[in-house]
Amino acid sequence: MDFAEIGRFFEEHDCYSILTHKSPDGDTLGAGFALCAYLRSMGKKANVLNGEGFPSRYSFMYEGYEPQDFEEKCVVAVDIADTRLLGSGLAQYAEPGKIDLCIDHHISNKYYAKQSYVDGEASAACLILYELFKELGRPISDLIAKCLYTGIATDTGCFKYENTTPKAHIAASELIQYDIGFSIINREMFDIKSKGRIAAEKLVMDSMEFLCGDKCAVIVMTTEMMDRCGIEPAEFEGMASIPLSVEGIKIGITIKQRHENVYKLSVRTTEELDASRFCRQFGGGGHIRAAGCEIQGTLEEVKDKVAEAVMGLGL
Ligand SMILES: [Mn+2]
Repeated sequence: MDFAEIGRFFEEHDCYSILTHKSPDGDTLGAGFALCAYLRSMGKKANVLNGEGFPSRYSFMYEGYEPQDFEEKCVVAVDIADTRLLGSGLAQYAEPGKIDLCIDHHISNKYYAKQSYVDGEASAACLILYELFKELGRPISDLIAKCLYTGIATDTGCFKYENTTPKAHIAASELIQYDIGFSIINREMFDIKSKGRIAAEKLVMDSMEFLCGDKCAVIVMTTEMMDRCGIEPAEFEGMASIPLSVEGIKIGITIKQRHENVYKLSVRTTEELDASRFCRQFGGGGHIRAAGCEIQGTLEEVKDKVAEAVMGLGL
């Protein structure tokens, strides 16, 4: 499909359900609410769906949003590579033939929809939508601009990750000309943490140990630590990047307790090391800079296995 064909698709259909992925992030929700507002501005009926509801930290995207009452006739998925990511709340859409259109930027997209627009080079689903809306020519509201900017900013780690392209910066430079309060968005998305999260980070920092002449840093999160901070498991996301923030560290390892004697390892590396290969020796895998695996045993046993494997890297 090209943009003109998507434009015709929007004209020809009505009564849209827009699906967003489980554990929703700024990109899937930004794309969902931006597309919903855009379709409504065309006089179409549209709602945004998520299997778990919309997290309050993204409430600025759905302020004033009211679900419309209609019989669904068209289903569009945004930022969803695989129907497994719909989660149990939207499982009814996972059956073949239920989703009419998918707009996504994951190269791993499974092409589960009847029609798909997938651009693996795009930094965010919101970037695809921005370029699409620009080409279709209908005015973009401040709310749409706010949603799209948030998706691009969050998926690029505030324009820091390697997936940040000139196109992402060009889109951002145009979107901040709308009344979106981008500095407030970025503060809320990247700087603000709950008190519980800060308490958890403090415990995690205290657990940090160094190996191999300070080239490897290991942090630990036990279920007891998580309970003590009284925060949701989702609020523990992103801790795995902490070890690599220490100067000189080439491999950062996060040992997170799943159950008694079951630990999940998240491994992050700099240019010199392959995180995926490191995890493969424990039956795991992933990407070259970020990978994971599971190890069984007591915490001390797991730490010993990790230390041995790190020694084997010859750092
Ligand atoms: Mn995305």
